[in-house]
Amino acid sequence: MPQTTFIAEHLELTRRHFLGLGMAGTLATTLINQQADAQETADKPKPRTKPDKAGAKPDPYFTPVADFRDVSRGKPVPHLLPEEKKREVGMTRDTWKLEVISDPDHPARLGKPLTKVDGTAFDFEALMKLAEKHAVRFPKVMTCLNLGCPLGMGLWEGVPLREVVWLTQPRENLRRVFYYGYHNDDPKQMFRSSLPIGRVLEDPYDLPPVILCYKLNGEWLDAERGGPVRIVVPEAYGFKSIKWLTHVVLTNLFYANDTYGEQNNDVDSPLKTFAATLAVPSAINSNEPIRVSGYAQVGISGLSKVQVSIESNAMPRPENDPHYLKAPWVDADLLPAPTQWSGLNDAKILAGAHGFDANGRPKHWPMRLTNAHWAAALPGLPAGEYTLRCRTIDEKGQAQPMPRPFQKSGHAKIESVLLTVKE
Ligand SMILES: Nc1nc2c(c(=O)[nH]1)N[C@H]1C(S)=C(S)[C@@H](COP(=O)(O)O)O[C@H]1N2
Ligand SMILES: [Mo]
Repeated sequence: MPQTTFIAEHLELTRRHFLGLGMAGTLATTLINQQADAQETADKPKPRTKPDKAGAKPDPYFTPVADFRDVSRGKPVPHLLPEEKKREVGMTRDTWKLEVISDPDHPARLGKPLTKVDGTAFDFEALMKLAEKHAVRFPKVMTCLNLGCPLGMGLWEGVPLREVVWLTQPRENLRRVFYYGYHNDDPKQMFRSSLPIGRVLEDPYDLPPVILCYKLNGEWLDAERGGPVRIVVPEAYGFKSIKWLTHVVLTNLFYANDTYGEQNNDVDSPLKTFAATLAVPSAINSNEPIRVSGYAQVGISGLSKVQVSIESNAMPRPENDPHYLKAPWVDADLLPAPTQWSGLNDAKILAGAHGFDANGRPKHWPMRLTNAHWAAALPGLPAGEYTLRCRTIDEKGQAQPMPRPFQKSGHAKIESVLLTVKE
């Protein structure tokens, strides 16, 4: 994402919005979205595609499973292994086995580790048994800390990881959990992540739980998205959500040992709030109103508004203004919650999901940890070259890229787009 369907739906949604404002007609648009300024080498997003003809009915929200962008690592990437090999290594629902063990180097005292040798490893049937009582669903945008643009918006379903931790009867010396997935049995390919045990056992600030995820948007989690089972950490960037999960290690280690940390990433950084453009006109006539639109990722600090600014390139920018505080910001319109949700195979599954009421309506809008759409109609300008920018203001009044402006804790850079207004 942004993907074909997402962009087509976004254009349809904003067309309706502008129509509501009395602005008919469709302008030629150029699609812009900030690709990563810093892409990690292993992350190879699929190329961006041109939009389909706009005509979609539901509002763009959940990303159809097939449209998620994939940044899977591995040689070969595990989800491309032949079916037979997948069965052999436990990458199918009926062959999946999860070991939940104590860390030999920093042991946690467990009454009953779940291991293959003892024949006590946890399997999919046991997971489904727990699901009957404990299954949860929550919306979350999957975002790579190192990419500017989200990978996809999902409704993730799973069982809280703590339910499985409790099965091991932990007694003491348990301070952290680390976990990894199938990596071709090659230690060099292991991609590991970790969490403090407190985050697994309890959900702070009304966050959904950390889950063993087995469904996405109402469908079984496929191998490309990390199936049969992956971890999903609601408030975290993608690297905490380990795919093809095989091992959960309970440890007395008290600090992070994430593979991502070895690559200079801030591994304790929750999702940031930021705005990006999706549609900016390619040809603007002088004094013609300028319509722009895009999406915002709503991080842990929420979203109160999106703003846009246009500055003439003929004027020098004010000095000492790295975060564009002196730009002439104006408020954009945040688009309301969809009435019909795209991307789900059954919209009924929204009922009772985290953040939704019994009728499947969101309790608050926009929702944290998801995407929101915005649009702005700006007054026309004389011919010339301009720079368009967009930014978010979070629920605490903090303007993007603050309060956490550093790239290695997640993308929040303010996007700049060239606008050319013709005679
Ligand atoms: N086993 C495993 N899990 C992994 C990774 C990996 O390389 N191996 N990459 C992580 C990273 S960096 C990201 S951004 C997300 C991407 O999730 P997605 O492929 O479902 O979009 O998966 C995470 N989980
Ligand atoms: Mo990532």
